Amino acid sequence: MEQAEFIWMNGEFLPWGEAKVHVLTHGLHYGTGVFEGIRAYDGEMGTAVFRHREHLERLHQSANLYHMEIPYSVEEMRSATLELIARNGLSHCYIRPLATRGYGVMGLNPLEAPVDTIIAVWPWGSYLGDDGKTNGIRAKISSWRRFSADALIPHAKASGQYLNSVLAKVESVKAGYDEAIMLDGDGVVSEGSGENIFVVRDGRLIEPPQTASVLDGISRRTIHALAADAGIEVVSRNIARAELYLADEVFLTGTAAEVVPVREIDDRPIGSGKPGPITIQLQKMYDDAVNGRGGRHHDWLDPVPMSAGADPGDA
Ligand code: PPE
Repeated sequence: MEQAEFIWMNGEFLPWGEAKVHVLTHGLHYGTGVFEGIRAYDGEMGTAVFRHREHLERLHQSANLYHMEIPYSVEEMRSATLELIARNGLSHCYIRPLATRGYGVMGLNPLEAPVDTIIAVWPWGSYLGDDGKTNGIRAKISSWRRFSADALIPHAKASGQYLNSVLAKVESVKAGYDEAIMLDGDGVVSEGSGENIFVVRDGRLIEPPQTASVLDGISRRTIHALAADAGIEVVSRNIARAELYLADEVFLTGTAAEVVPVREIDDRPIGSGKPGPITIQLQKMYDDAVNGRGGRHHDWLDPVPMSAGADPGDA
């Protein structure tokens, strides 16, 4: 990974290499942490964080779902992030806030363990590759089912839960594919290892419902709004596996991945086998939105005040 200069940790800006935890950190043993993935873009209004508050609100919601109280409010984390980006002198970056149960308690009751809160920022390119973004990726239906809502909490973005995604991702990569698509416990389509999924059929968008063990993705909500702008209907309903193979188009959405066409699933070409027109249209609209182009949805952007003590030389 690329490094930056500073990491924010428990209220302080530390040099990148000094942001450390003890080896008996609770979250390291049991996965008792929650995190977010956010992006800042170098767009029309300068560097700005995309849907910043929504991501930090979801972080706090994820924590609440695991009985964890983050010692910093959404506003405190928001201003720390803006300052961190400025201090690192980054014009665009990925942002990774994490709150994890810290050192001091062992065993499965973490309620007395402290909570460590960090924010890291670094430049991160296309999650599924530049070629994947342009020409589409090849996906495999995972043999690993997405964990069900009666075992863990799909609505929480919690560290330990990602072992499920890791199994699926590794299986797909070892088999020569770019990404895994997971079915839920009932065998209906759920999501990618780190992305939500949309199917295009007869000019409409279809997505799995909130009950299909999906993360309530923020890029997904962005697609809902952009589809409305474009007059494209979005339907949330269970999707059968075969509907993926029969789709006109399939694409994935996520903060890291952005909007990525899926050109092949289980060695079957999707539609023409190339990114379809609706995917390309929404990908362009997404790109415009995150970069503050097109005069719409500026409320999604949280500008980074580069001037306020922001010259990396001053830090
Ligand atoms: N589902 C999962 C399981 C998921 O991890 C993500 C984001 C999404 C859906 C899409 O959510 P949103 O970013 O709010 O649209 N995955 C994050 C982490 C990826 C990683 O490898 O780490 C991300 O995209 O930042």
